[in-house]
Formats: sequence, structure tokens, C-alpha cells
Amino acid sequence: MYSTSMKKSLIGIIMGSSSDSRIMHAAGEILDDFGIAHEDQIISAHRTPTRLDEYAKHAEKSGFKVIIAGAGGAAHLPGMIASHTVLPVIGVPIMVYNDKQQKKSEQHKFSAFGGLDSLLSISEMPSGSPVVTVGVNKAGNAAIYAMKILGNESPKIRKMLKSYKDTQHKSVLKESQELKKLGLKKFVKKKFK
Ligand code: RP5
Repeated sequence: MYSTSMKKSLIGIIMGSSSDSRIMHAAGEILDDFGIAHEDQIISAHRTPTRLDEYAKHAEKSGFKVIIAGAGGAAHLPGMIASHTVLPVIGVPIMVYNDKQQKKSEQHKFSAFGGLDSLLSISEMPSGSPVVTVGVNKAGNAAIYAMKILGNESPKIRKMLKSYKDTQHKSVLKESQELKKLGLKKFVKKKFK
């Protein structure tokens, strides 16, 4: 069992490009809300390949318990990091959004396959070399899952996760009561218009 002074980073968050930070910050925010320290870096499997092994060694030496790795397109980062370490790696498939190019429509700014490219690149690892993956752009879920892993060794984190679940339960119940009271038409109008 490790101490959860929460000051020492037990989670490493990495991403393939600075552009991924727009999605990956959600993981950091959730961990911050729970007071769990994390170390964040940009490691590109394609542009900085020599850093993969270096980072994996750094993660092990630093005592990280989980690595959260986000990447878009040909998303090789989670799998390549996993091949360099025995630490569990949670992949976050990212739908590439390129707002640097001056294309006419908003649609042209998204990757051709809407994140499916990345999802498959992360999930379809060869036998014997697994990476788990969350849904496309679901960086927050990666953070929650990472905490569940830490929770195996930390009653404090388990308690926080239970209270998080309880808050979710109460919030859905509250909305359901409001929906029942207002009826669908008024509820949708109030909530989304
Ligand atoms: C991937 O290519 C990165 O993870 C990113 O999602 C994608 C696009 O990178 P940029 O062209 O925005 O740097 O390696």
C-alpha cells in the first residue's frame, strides 16, 4: 500500500502533440479535483521516437502507477509506451482537430475518420501487449479509471471514488425528478434552449 499524500505524482499523463492538450486537460482537471498529483508531458511516438524508452524508464523510476497516453490519428504513442514498460497504460483516442489550416468548412478541420482511426490504433494491439482504451476524446474517463487502479491500494482514493459515484447518483435523480415534474417539452426547453 502506498501513501496518498497526493503530492507525489503517481500518474503520468502524456500526449502526442500540443494540439492534444485541448482534450487531455480534462484528465488533469479531474485528477486536480481529487487532489491527485500528475506529471504531464508531450511525447511524440513519431516525432520524438527516442524519447519513448527514456520516458518509460523515467515513469518506472518515478514510481508512477499508471500512464495515461492520448494520441490522435495513427495513434502509436499508447502502444509504444506499453511496449517499453510493464506499467498499465490507458489510451485516450483523440479525434484530430486541426484549426491551423485555413479550410472553408468546419468539417474539414476534423480527421477523416472522426477518431475511429485513433481508437483502432490504440485498441488493436497484438496479443501479449495490451493497452486499455477509453472512448474517443474521453480523457476524463481515463483519469477516473486510473484512480480506480490506485484505489486498489488506497482506501482514501476508494472513498473519494465512492463519494463521486454518490454525487452522480444524486444529480441524475434530481434531473429525473425535474423531468417528471415539468414533462419532456418544458424540460428540454429549459435545459437546452
Ligand atoms: C498525433 O497526431 C498527435 O497525437 C495528434 O493527435 C495528431 C496531430 O498532431 P498535430 O499535427 O496537431 O501536431 O501524433
